[in-house]
Amino acid sequence: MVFLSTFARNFNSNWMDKILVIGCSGQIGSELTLELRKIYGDSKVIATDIRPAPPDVAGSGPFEILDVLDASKLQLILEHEKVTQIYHLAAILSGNAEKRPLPSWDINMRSLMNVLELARELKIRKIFWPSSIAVFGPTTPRFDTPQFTIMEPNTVYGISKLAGERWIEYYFNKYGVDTRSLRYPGLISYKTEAGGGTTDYAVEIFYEAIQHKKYDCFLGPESALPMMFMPDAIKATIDVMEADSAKLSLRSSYNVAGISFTPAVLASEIKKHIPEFEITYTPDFRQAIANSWPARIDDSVAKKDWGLNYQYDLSKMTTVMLNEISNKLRS
Ligand code: NAD
Ligand code: AKB
Repeated sequence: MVFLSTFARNFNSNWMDKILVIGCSGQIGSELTLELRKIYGDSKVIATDIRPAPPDVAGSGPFEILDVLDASKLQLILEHEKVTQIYHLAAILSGNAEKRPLPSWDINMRSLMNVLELARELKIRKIFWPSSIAVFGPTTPRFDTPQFTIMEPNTVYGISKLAGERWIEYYFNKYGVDTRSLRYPGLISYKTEAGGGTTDYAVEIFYEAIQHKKYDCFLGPESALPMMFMPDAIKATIDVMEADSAKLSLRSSYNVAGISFTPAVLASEIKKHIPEFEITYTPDFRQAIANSWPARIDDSVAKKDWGLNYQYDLSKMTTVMLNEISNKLRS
């Protein structure tokens, strides 16, 4: 099955494509880069980050150190490598951005403007840039948050993502740059640690449950948030990038719902595997961020336009997370 779907994708993809991943060392980039290399070929996917790449990323294809704020170096790579698609993943996430608002705003916005301007000038074929559920705010309806609704984010990260959505839509409408985007929920994965967000508890909890049988959560027990397991996020990302352009009814960013749960619900799912596991709660500054985000969002537009779908529910994801992290810690 996996072989057939990879084959189908290879068959459909443009063999001339050359892909640049910016932010390949992060939680998403470290997995997305490897998946793109399976589809397009190792040498066709150039991985970049401001810090070193994980060994499997650096060892399986081209890797360069790149500060995406350095527009000249970015231009050099794009021209020299004849890049046709960019996945721009570099950003400062919600928790870290609240600690350093202005530098975070600068990185999140200036990096995107560098990418968009060069994409326009060099006629790059497609751009992927992720948005987030952080675009919503305390005045947004919390349940089944519609694709189009009140958006008044009150975090630096959320404001930068909302501004980014407006800019990518603008570049599509004004200059024809083929921009594509998903509003990711909190992403859960076992390969690379999460990068300083509000949803990071849902990764940390697995490591602590396995190693110490207890976890002190920085969000309260009833903080429901939308989340998604990384394989589903990677598939959705590649699916929206490979979708027929004519099918995409919007160029801001698609709501992606995944699975919604609270820390208490995740803890009881883990307890099914580790009965002695105990969770305690000491909410910190991230509680206010979580309170301003939706509990569950409506992703019907993505399902209708390009067939968004998921393989993992809470129970399946928990089983895989516990097995994979246990194996990783053993080795
Ligand atoms: P991450 O923090 O794990 O990775 C980001 C990477 O960007 C890091 O490896 C970092 O070194 C790199 N980076 C930072 N500044 C850079 C610069 N100036 N030049 C080049 N590289 C730089 O983040 P992630 O979780 O992989 O997220 C990737 C993208 O997805 C971000 O735009 C984020 O906002 C978005 N997103 C993530 C989640 C999630 O739960 N992980 C949810 C919603 C949206
Ligand atoms: C964060 O918590 O900042 C990210 C996100 C939902 O954008 N995981």
